[in-house]
Amino acid sequence: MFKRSLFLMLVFVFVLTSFVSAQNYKKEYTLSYNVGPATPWGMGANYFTDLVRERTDGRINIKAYGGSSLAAGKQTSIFMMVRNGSVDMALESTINWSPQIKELNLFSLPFFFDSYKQIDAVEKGKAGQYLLDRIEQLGVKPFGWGENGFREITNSKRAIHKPEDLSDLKYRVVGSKIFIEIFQELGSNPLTMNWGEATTGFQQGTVDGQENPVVDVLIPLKIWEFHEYMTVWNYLVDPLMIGINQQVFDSFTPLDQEIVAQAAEEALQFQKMLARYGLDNGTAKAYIDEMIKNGEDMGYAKDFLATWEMEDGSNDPFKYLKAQGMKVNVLTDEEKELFREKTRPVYKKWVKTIGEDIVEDAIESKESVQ
Ligand code: X2X
Repeated sequence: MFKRSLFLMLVFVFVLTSFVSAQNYKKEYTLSYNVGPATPWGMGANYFTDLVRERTDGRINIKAYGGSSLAAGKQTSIFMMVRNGSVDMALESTINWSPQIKELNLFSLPFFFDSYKQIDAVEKGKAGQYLLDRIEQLGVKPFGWGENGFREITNSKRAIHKPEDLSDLKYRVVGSKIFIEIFQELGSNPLTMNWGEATTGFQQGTVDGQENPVVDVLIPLKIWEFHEYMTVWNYLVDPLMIGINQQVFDSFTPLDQEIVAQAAEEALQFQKMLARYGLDNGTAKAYIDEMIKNGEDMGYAKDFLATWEMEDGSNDPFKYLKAQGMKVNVLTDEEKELFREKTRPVYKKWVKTIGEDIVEDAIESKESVQ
């Protein structure tokens, strides 16, 4: 008898807590990201919302909004909005959060990273952990690390081999100080503009060029319709992170928090691998091809890769861009050195702003994989 009533009581408590928690959940949560849905970044966002919806049996229903539309396009405002709860969560570039979190400029230090291995090592190392902790202190539950990618410059006027080639060109950059300083130091004329306005800027000639990652942004944008020249200089990288308003995250049951954390990890890895497809040593391709084989990716990756497949069935980003009529040059080590030297004052200044300890930790992680 006693056992039976205890059992009934437990059932009652269980039903009650599920009911109470379900009552606390919003009908729909908002997630912001800065580009369109037909990019690896956008696909990562939708993959995350799909995984969460399925695995919580619809208890957590997230809607992803591209183009920073929840902030009327103002991409550098999203972190504040997640922080104050007017947006529930975001899948965002470190660049767009760096005006509020100066330490994130670590990834924007010019010519700091030489390889994908180094990026991964820094993210997984002490510096990466420090950055996650810093975001959490600000009231946003962070998950790392996806990737927009190494950022390459394109323009409508000429190939770039040395800093002087940039001198009379107007470049669109994100509204983040370090970008303005880098381009000024290189003698060019940077103009800040939200990404949503950039294509109009290219069409109207307000700007001659821009810098963005090849697979995550430039191929989906069909950059060859605006710019004939691309210079591959891997001058800096922007990882992507998921950030969830802390109160929103805390309102989820422990089980749902687990599900969200696991989905974030899987979606970010999927997104990173898709954004690196054809750019790294083959790791990304192997990862995505395996997902496609297992039917795990909801078709996103497959559809995307089909849009820029070469006739021989391969996806070589630079060959593809050339086939679209672009002139692509890769800076030689000597050429790159000139840019590195020229941007050194900006580098030195920003090491102080970011924090010398963090930069040293990052250098240690980088060196561990060299
Ligand atoms: O604005 C950009 O250049 C973009 C799309 O790469 C970011 O959101 C950082």
